[in-house]
Amino acid sequence: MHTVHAACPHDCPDTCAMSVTTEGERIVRIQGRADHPSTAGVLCTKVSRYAERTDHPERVLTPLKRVGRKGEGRFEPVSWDEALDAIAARLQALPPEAVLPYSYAGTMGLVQGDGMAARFFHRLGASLLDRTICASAGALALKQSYGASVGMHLEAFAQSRLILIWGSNAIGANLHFWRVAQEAKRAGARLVAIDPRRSETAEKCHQHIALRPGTDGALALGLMHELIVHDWLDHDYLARHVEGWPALRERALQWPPARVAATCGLTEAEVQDLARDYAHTRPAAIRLNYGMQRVHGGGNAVRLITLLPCLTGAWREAGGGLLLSASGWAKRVVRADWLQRPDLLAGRTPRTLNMSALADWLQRDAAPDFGPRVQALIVYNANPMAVLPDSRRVAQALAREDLFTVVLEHFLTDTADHADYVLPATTQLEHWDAHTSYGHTSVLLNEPAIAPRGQARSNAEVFRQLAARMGYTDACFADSDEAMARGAFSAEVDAAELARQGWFQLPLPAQPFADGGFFTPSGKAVACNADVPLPDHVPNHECAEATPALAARYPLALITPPSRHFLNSTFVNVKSLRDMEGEPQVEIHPHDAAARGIADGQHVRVFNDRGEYHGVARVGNRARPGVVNALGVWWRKMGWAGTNVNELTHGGLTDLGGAPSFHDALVDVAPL
Ligand SMILES: Nc1nc2c(c(=O)[nH]1)N[C@H]1C(S)=C(S)[C@@H](COP(=O)(O)OP(=O)(O)OC[C@H]3O[C@@H](n4cnc5c(=O)[nH]c(N)nc54)[C@H](O)[C@@H]3O)O[C@H]1N2
Ligand SMILES: Nc1nc2c(c(=O)[nH]1)N[C@H]1C(S)=C(S)[C@@H](COP(=O)(O)OP(=O)(O)OC[C@H]3O[C@@H](n4cnc5c(=O)[nH]c(N)nc54)[C@H](O)[C@@H]3O)O[C@H]1N2
Ligand code: SF4
Ligand SMILES: [Mo]
Repeated sequence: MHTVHAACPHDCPDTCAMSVTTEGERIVRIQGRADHPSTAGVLCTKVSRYAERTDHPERVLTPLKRVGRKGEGRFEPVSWDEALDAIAARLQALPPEAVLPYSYAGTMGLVQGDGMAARFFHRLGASLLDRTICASAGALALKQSYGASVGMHLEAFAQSRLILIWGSNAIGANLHFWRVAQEAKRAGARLVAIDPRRSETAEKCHQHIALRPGTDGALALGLMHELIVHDWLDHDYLARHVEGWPALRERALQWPPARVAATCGLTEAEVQDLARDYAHTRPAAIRLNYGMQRVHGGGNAVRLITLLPCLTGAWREAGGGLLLSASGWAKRVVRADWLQRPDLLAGRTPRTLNMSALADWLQRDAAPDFGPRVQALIVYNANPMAVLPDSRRVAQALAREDLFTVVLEHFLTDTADHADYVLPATTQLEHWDAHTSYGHTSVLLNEPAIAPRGQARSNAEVFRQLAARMGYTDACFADSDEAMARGAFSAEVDAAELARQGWFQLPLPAQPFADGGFFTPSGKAVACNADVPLPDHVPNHECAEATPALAARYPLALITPPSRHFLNSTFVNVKSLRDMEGEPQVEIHPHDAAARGIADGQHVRVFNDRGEYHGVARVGNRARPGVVNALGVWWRKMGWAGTNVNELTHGGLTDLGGAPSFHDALVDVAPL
């Protein structure tokens, strides 16, 4: 028996520390590390089943070459040499910017994510990718308000007396925060969920505020209104640590409870009581998560909410403040320039394409204001066919016969089905990596526990070998995966402790903004200044307020939150997890169901002008009136009638950061 330190690679704020025990090449046990402060010995249901995913009978274990039509998923095995020679020859024949790398956070690893791959594409001069699909609205909002993606430390929530869990289904998507919130609850804290959906988390909180999707900015302004008119403000904190308060004050005064209640679909008392509780139950903390920023006004809403703890001076207290993302703490110790080598661009400035609009870019012809047509798409750590909005357009774009598509994957996903070559990738148990977290403040090392299964190769190894075939002789292409993982952090991270323990806790101040000291140029939190506009409530792209004619035809608002058992589209093909999820779930309120003759358990189609999605109706109080919750990003080929929720979502981007608005669409529902 042999045990190694590992890190969960998935796009989840918890970045658990794991230990993996093997006997020869057999995986015996995967456990959460008991001594890691955030993991505390527990992995979620999904990753507890990691052996099932790693040794899945359908794993891709040899390079594959397409023999069928694009999207059909018919391939024949080829050798690595044949595949890599063909790919390198193709890339060499194209203008560099005609090559578009497309990747996201299938693994969040610094090496298998954008380590060697970034070096390769920088050396090539390929188009750059703006990675907006998840967090860019909130990240830009945090940058504007606080100067970086920083906030309270996870452990501090244990001391809070009031926790607003705002747009986050923590039990499903941030389990180790929920553990800390439970600790606070046992010590007397009150938990409030602010979420259109009565999620697994909302139903376990003391109170659930079920606002209309995309109205969080209005609620934040309404809370500010109450703090102002009752003078529940920390004037000293505002004067010393906030820029632009007078303008924000004026704006908030335009949002009395009646207006907020009408906009958010709440009662005036809900708004007034929440403001009173927020001002008086102290320390008061806010756990925002990215769910609430996936709407048109998501960036503005995050900006407004981030300013709330500055109004009350909540930052002064241990257990007070706000956390959306902690990634900015670790960013300061990551050697990004060494890992990614942007200097290999050597003065070239390739265009940057927003991943969220992939279908647009793939369908554009060469043009002076665009550059060359995209002719090669290299996908790794991502499943755009399933997860991008407006799937029908993505499917059309990926079906382009003259587009050369390479997909590095564990499985034949919806995206891999469109590839010319599929290259078998190693999983976290088979490769080296180094990790930071966006939910806690330690960094981790991942040691391989087993040899690569079949002919799988790590992403880094594939790009290393492609570099050799392209004739790139720069020394950095010889760095091993292990050397890159061990070298990923600056000297502030004790490399010996990281190697011995598997993780290293960053030394950080316990209460980062107790006396201001934000990471903005002025050191103050910013409501507005010459560079940063004053935030406001921005209505959804699709809603009665913005598009009344559309709302008359499609009267229900759709949100598409993740399912507990899947992680975006990852794990959909793991049978035990899919069995737990059962069928594609469409939650609908009893009034809306009755008006359409829909009974609980009935099969339904959710539809709009873009497409349709089939699932089973769950009639009950998980959905608020006027809102339909369609859960999880199923693989299209495993969903009903080849559909998933992104048939219904649209390409409209968020106000800040150019992100998709996954919880901002109008639909109707009918029995199937
Ligand atoms: N089990 C599981 N865990 C995951 C993921 C997963 O797919 N499955 N995904 C991972 C990833 S990539 C991320 S980014 C994080 C995301 O983690 P969270 O940010 O927690 O994101 P979501 O679960 O997408 O959304 C949280 C909640 O936002 C609610 N919501 C939707 N629209 C609105 C709105 O307009 N206002 C408010 N207030 N709430 C709204 C949804 O109903 C949902 O309950 O989770 C990670 N963890
Ligand atoms: N409707 C709707 N759509 C959504 C969301 C939503 O809430 N609603 N959530 C959005 C969010 S928050 C996000 S972050 C995106 C996520 O979008 P993606 O990052 O594209 O995420 P996944 O669907 O998890 O696909 C990741 C893929 O990477 C592969 N992978 C994992 N590890 C490795 C590796 O080491 N090497 C290689 N080569 N491949 C690997 C996995 O097998 C998996 O197929 O989806 C978004 N889409
Ligand atoms: S998905 Fe999240 S909760 Fe689950 S093991 Fe990974 S980091 Fe931990
Ligand atoms: Mo995400």
